[in-house]
Amino acid sequence: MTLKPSDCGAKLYTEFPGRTPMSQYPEARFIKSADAGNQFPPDTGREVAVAGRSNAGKSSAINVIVNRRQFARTSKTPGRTQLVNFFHLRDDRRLVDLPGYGYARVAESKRRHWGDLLSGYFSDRQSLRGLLMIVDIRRQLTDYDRRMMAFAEAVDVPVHILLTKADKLKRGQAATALLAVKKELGDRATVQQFSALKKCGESEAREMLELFLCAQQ
Ligand SMILES: Nc1nc2c(ncn2[C@@H]2O[C@H](COP(=O)(O)OP(=O)(O)O)[C@@H](O)[C@H]2O)c(=O)[nH]1
Ligand SMILES: [Mg+2]
Repeated sequence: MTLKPSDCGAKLYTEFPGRTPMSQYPEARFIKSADAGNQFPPDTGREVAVAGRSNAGKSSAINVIVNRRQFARTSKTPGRTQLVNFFHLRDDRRLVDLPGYGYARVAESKRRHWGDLLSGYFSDRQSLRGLLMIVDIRRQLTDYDRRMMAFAEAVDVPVHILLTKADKLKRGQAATALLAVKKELGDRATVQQFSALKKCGESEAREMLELFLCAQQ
């Protein structure tokens, strides 16, 4: 399932008057980390999950979208990377930083725990409204990304993909990479280029976040 900005009846939060241009989310703050479903904050309001393979650029993308330097730093501290990190954005709207796969080999028991934690999150979380997937534009989709998409599709949660580190490719190469992912996924997800370094694709990414957060379902 995909959503387009035109599907959004409400005006984008970023267009609301009276908000400081310094941060689109002036009230944004870390809520908690969770290692099990019973540690998740109350399942009320709406939230958007952000997933990405370790080192894909997830923390950097979150910082740019929320427009706060070091905002997602908590997820970088060792140990936290395997946890589900919840951030408050505003009035019962949250951003959820999902654990990524690391490069290091992970013990089978940990891998199973990770799978159970993630599948439980996707299947039970009523407030989940969308999934933002952070994918290194040079690597294209990995098994991690395909698994995340499968979790989201199983519960009809729309997926938007940020092909990040677009600054690492020439314009033509980046356009080809974008087309390749679009061709592979068709209607299954919306896709855009992104660069945390150059802040390119920032407003489009924020629009999709807001679209998910305002969706009625
Ligand atoms: N050139 C470039 N580097 C990036 C970009 N986004 C992240 N990085 C770098 O990629 C590395 C991993 O980024 P990080 O956000 O920590 O990834 P995470 O593990 O997915 O949270 C860091 O060295 C970042 O500086 C980007 O858009 N362009
Ligand atoms: Mg990170």
